[in-house]
Amino acid sequence: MNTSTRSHLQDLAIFGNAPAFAEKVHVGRPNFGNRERLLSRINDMLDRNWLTNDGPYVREFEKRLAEFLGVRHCVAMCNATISLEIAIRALGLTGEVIVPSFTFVATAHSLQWQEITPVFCDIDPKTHNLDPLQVEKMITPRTSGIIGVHTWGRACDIGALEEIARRRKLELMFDAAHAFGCSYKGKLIGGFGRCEVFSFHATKFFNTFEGGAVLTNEGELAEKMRLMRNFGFSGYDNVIYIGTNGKMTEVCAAMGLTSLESVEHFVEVNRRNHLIYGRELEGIPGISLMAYDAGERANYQYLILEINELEAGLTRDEFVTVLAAENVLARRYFFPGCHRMEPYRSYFPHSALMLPETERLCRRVMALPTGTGVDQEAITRICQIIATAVSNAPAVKARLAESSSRGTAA
Ligand code: T4K
Repeated sequence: MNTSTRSHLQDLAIFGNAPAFAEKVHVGRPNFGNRERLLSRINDMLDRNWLTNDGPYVREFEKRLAEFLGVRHCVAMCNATISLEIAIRALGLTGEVIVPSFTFVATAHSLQWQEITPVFCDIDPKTHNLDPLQVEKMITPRTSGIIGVHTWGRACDIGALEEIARRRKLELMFDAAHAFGCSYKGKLIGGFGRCEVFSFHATKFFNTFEGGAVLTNEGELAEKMRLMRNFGFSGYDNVIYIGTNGKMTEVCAAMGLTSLESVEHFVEVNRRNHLIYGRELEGIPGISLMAYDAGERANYQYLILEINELEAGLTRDEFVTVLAAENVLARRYFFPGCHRMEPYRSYFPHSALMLPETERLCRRVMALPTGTGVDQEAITRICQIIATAVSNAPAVKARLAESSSRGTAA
């Protein structure tokens, strides 16, 4: 039997067929630049015997990033979570800070870690980003700032958030973890608000193994963050701020410099994959592929589907199970929402009432594999699984219910 065809109900792995993919297909498989260039950089690093602490690769990486993004200062760090923590502290945020709940939990944790309360605000269901009208409602006398998240790389309504921040005298910064290479009104993200934070984690389309950076046009702020990432040292023996260890290593910067040389290629592959998914999924009831604004630059790194259960006949979770049986590990980012994770669930047990759109989206969204590890044939096969499941939704649903009542994975 040809295990790769999934056009009939009985072809599906939940009915006992072999999985469509022999190996697991992941969301977030890393992209690599030129291996020889990376290894030669690592060799040079070893010859130099300089491994971390503001080394030459980190400096070069910061310079290249700032140039690429058109922002004055770049402070590279060990990851985006520490970058967020340092930026939050350097801006002097206190009390309460407004953030979306529909984000990776690091956005909220970077506040709570320093005993600042993340106040979860609802999103606009069309953009998946902070809804400025709701932001306004969440402001209290304790609010010191707003952190917008450019979810999936699609920019927040920056103009509206800037206007609120100005009028209500709040600090504004952005978690741009997803948004490297994306634009807002034609300008690359990186220079908006007081500062913006990027993630270069292995699962990001542009990675430094682990890594992050804060970009800002403010020299004093950049300098403060530079010291804070190195325990607050200003020269030997002289500590002038509370600080932490947020330094990027040389090997990470070497990876970053190498990734940067291929970044346009990674975007092109993601864009091509997005087009293929769009074509293959077209017309399947209840399945919508999240679009990127054709008038802006995008990195297309997240392949996001929204499932309308009534039209598709299956829930998002049922699709995740069907795909997992085929070795396709779709992800439920950012289920169940930060407000339903600890410690926030205990601190604010009723916050779901204020977050109807977040709640709805958390039940509907599914991320599918893309990036350089996924080719046209794999995408066609993944989409065929989805199409076959939808056209046979009642039987699929019954099969999944039967497996779950038997306590077996479908
Ligand atoms: N703000 C936002 C909005 C974020 O999305 C994130 C991170 C942050 C802040 C914080 O950034 P960092 O501090 O991480 O720089 C992943 C990533 O760990 C996380 O960086 C990312 N967002 C989030 C959206 O996704 P998980 O728990 O889903 O990742 P994980 O480890 O399950 O990896 C996903 C898949 O990727 C795996 O199934 C296998 C594959 N994989 C992963 C790694 C690490 C590989 O094939 N190779 C690898 O080396 O969180």
